[in-house]
Amino acid sequence: MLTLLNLENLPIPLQAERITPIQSGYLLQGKTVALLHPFEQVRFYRHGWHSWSLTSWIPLPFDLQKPQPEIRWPMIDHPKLLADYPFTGSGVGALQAPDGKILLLGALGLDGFISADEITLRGVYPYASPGLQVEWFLAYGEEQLVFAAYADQLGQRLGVRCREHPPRVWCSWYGLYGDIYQDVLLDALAGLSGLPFDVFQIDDGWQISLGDWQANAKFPNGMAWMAEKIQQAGLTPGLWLAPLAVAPASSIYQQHPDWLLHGIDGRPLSAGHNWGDFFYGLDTTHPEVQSWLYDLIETARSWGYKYLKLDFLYAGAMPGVRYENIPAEQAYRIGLEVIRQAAGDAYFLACGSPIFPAIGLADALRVGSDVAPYWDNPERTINLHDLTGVGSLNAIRTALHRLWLRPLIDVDPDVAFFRTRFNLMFPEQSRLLQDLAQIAGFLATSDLPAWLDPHERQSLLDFLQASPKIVRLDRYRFQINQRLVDFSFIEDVWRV
Ligand code: 9PG
Repeated sequence: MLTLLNLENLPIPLQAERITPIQSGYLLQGKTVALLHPFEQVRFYRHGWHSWSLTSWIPLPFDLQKPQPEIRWPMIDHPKLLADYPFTGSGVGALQAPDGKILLLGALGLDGFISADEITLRGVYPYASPGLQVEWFLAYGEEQLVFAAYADQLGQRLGVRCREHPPRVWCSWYGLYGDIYQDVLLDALAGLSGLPFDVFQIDDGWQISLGDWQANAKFPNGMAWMAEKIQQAGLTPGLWLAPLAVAPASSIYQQHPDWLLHGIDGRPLSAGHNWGDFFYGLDTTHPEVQSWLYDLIETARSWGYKYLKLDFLYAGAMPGVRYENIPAEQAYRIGLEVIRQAAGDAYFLACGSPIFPAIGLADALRVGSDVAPYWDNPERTINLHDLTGVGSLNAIRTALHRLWLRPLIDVDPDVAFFRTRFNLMFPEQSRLLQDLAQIAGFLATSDLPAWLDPHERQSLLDFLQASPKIVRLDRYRFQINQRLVDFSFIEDVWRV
């Protein structure tokens, strides 16, 4: 039905099957809903599909080239979002009116997409079978209030798992990267004594391969032994795994080709190119995959790991051919339910994960691309047009635009840096990452204690102990205690 909605004196023609006014806006029903907006030159809130996918307010129209190379696309965003780059988003979208208020359209279920152009804002659940009741939320008003109302509606349907104080984490990735060894980590662990971390998390580099989740030769005493050492140091053991990603060299790939997510051509669907090769995703609707997944997570738990950073999860969430013919995000959520059950009370950080299906199941979400001890890598952002490229600028941009998720799930903006050694950032840039961590409420670093001078170690200690008063002044400005922190520069990238 076509209705003329009157949103604070703004007449909006709206097409939906059913429209129900609620206190904070409207609930809409329909596989497709669309409205005509009167704004012409506006910004569009483009919400990327998974943790690393570009999320920002983008001027509309704006000529942004598709990122390259194509073999990396799955690591960048959803195929539908890349096809209509950058004006289709995942789950939620919004337009900014000239008066500064926003018009938000958000899915209240999974597998929803939002697109915008100069005259329309449109939501579609492309995989919903006809007759299925699918819902949307529509609201117009002050940005922070509208996002809060939307988060509330989502929480009622998907669940809420956020905590007031997420654990403070030392993570091996952004210091040592893949070069982790048993003794190097034990040295780092010893050096952290006296710093109030909760978790010592071992990242990528301990496993035989993606799919063969046993300790490699760099961890001769095994992962249970490592967990014991971490526990003895008074910290919670944390472990990285990519449970839904599979390398061609793994035994799974070779022994269980039917466990993989396939394309319509019948071939395994590539989840991207990393670790020097293509890699693939598991079909979470396959009963054998589900029991393998349960056992894997239970094994990690039985080794003593109570903090699990589960990464590259989108590999199991891509649209493709599955054992059970259900929409991709729903299929993926079944996998997350298995993980949640097996994880018990362990803290589960979903990384490289589609955002919506993780709500209510994971404890935390990585909400941006990877930081790095450098600000930006123009080779990738400018020459390859990839705004998910590793670097602090890209990471800050996307994470900042996802802070509205905070009432639903802990949001991890990735680690902050305190070291000047092996760090190419200006102190002001490192400081922005530290401030973002305080704003998000998720405190983590990968700095090797041996790399910190006494002054830097003291800043890290202050960072971990702080409980600052934070006030959000507007979209990009915050007050942390008495200090103004301004992220408005993040808009400038669109003035290219
Ligand atoms: C381990 C890392 C860390 C990190 C994760 C994830 O596009 N890329 O090439 C790309 C590579 C790595 C990556 C993200 C994107 O990082 O976010 O914290 O755990 O894996 O391999």
